[in-house]
Amino acid sequence: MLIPRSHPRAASLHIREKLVSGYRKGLVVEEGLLAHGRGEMFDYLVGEKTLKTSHAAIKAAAHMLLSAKHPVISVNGNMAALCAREIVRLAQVTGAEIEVNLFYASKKRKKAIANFLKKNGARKVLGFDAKFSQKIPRLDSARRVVDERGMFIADVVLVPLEDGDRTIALKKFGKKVITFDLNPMSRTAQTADITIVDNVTRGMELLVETCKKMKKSSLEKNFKFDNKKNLNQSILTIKNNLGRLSHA
Ligand code: PTJ
Repeated sequence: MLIPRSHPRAASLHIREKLVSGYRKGLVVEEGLLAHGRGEMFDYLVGEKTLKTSHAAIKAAAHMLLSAKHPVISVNGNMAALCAREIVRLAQVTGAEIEVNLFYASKKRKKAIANFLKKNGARKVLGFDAKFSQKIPRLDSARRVVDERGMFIADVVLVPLEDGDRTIALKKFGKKVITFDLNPMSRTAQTADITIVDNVTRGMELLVETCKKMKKSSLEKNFKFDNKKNLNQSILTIKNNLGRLSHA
């Protein structure tokens, strides 16, 4: 279906189409469509725009990625369908590895996602060669299987649209975790070191641009970021938006 740019919901309808197209290509699972619905609901509540607090989190994330020795971008089905090009650009600008890591794991889907990322410019994609498989302790889901050249040795991992268990397990395993989650109250959002409460389709673009501007060579030494405080501010914004709607 062709959606005119003037349509009041053009942006969110285009995002939906990208996800459905990813589903038809075998990148996204049915559950991923449901997860997107949860995201859409929170996107309404933040006003379908990047919050001031999210800009602050993006700056902190750029600083953490550029300071990392071995950063990794973890990619699931939804992320690949929505942000393939931005994932590749972010990997280029930060020197991060790209690793496919799925909750509903299958060899076929991992391969399809890796090929899709390669079509979008990725030179190397980790996470689907059993020869390099390692396990993250204290995690039951298929997401515990990681690549020994990637997530296993990473110091910083970007894990967008995540489930809480894995964020907790990664943290216990000594990793710094950055996440994108439109729900500032989710376990992932509350557990990560840096939570970007924004739609990945907006936030990833901004993260790439911020990393480009923030050069590796001239990083601020005493950069400070309080994730809890920032999250509380995001929750307050949602509360105020709801209040405004109920008084309208
Ligand atoms: O591809 P797989 O097999 O690894 O499966 C991935 C899914 C997405 C199905 C899995 O990770 C999942 O079930 O995720 P959850 O537990 O539903 O969590 C997704 C979180 O991401 C929720 O808090 C949503 O609000 C949020 N979310 C969904 N879409 C977006 C989003 N946040 C930012 N941008 C979005 N576009």
